Amino acid sequence: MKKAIIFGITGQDGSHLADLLLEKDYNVIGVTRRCSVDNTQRIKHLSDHNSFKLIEGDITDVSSVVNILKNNEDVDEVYNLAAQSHVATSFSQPALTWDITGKGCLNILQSIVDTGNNCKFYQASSSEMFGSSYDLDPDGNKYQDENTKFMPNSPYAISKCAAHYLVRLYRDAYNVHGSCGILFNHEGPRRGDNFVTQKIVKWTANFVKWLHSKDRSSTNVHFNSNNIIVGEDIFPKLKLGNINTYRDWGYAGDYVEAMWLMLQQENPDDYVICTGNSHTIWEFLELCFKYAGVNSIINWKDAIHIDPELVRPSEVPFLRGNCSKAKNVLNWTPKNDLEGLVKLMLDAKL
Ligand code: NAP
Ligand code: G4F
Repeated sequence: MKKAIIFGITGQDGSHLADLLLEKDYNVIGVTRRCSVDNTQRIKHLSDHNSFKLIEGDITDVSSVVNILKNNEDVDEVYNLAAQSHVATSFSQPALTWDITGKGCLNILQSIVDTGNNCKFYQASSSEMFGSSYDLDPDGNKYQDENTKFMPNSPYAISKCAAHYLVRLYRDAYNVHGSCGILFNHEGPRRGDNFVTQKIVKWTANFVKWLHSKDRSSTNVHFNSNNIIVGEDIFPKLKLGNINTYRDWGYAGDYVEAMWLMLQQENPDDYVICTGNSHTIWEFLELCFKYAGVNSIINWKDAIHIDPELVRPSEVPFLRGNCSKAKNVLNWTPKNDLEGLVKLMLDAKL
């Protein structure tokens, strides 16, 4: 039976990865940090699983990481999914983001070396590292792959670049079997509420429920700058920032399989994981309205309010990955398209 440690177990990806590894008969140890309220919502269903255990730890505290590795000398695979993962928050809390997202990875790598552990290591790198950089295919279409240069433009992306280069260094200098998955945006019903897809899905589901709760759908709809007005009732508009950026969105459940596949390879390496399709935020919004059936009642343009406070100081304008390397080497392909993802997320909320 293989043993894995997951840092970031309480997050979206941590919970999906735990599901996958337990299905594959692993012993899974999840590291949670001390919290004043319960933060284990996404892994509640695993609490009684015989091969699943939670331990307390924090990747910013190197002695806590060393002890976790010392107490688990026989661990086969270590996954670092822990991060301050919200890009906008990284502008308001850059030092915290650096400590967790950048230095946290260093703490794990150095602990692996110092304890002489032979485990394989996975680092959650990010398409944010490309920033405003891209390459052009022969037809002039923009894309990013493993050879595209990084031009990080947020404290989050810079921290992720540092971690990415540290993995490469520890691979070359100390022979650590460390692989980086450069994952493009991936979403699903377990996505945090303050990422744009879940924010849109949650608002749409609440709006649908509100419309149906008093059969407001047959009444005339009016607007003011912040609200949707039906009869005497009001519903606040959806506040968004920049809706013209492009993202390559996939399903988180598909992407954790790629993480596992990377650690099954004889040699460590870096891989781009994505769908190869790119859409704007407003296209996601439009799809969501269509699937929820509200587009016949209200145009999405009338339902949103652009809030300048949600516009970031610096933005990643375009992301579209090319995952040919993962397809060829790992035999990995995404299973869900954007429409499937919207359905999955909305059905869960409705
Ligand atoms: P997430 O939902 O925000 O989860 C982050 C996890 O990190 C949570 O379990 C969080 O614990 C934990 N964490 C934060 N600070 C920690 C600390 N000091 N010590 C230990 N654990 C800590 O993120 P996700 O979407 O699952 O993403 C997983 C990883 O992939 C992250 O590193 C993210 O940056 C990266 N990534 C994500 C995407 C994406 O589209 N989802 C794309 C590329 C890369 P709490 O529950 O206690 O907060
Ligand atoms: O959903 P987002 O916050 O995701 P973002 O910034 O692309 O980062 C996510 O994906 C990265 C991989 O590329 C991960 F590394 C990272 O950890 C995270 O999971 O924002 C997507 C886009 C941005 O352009 C943002 O400016 O949506 C735009 N947006 C517009 N209005 C908004 C909002 N984003 C959020 N979170 N909230 C808004 O109201």
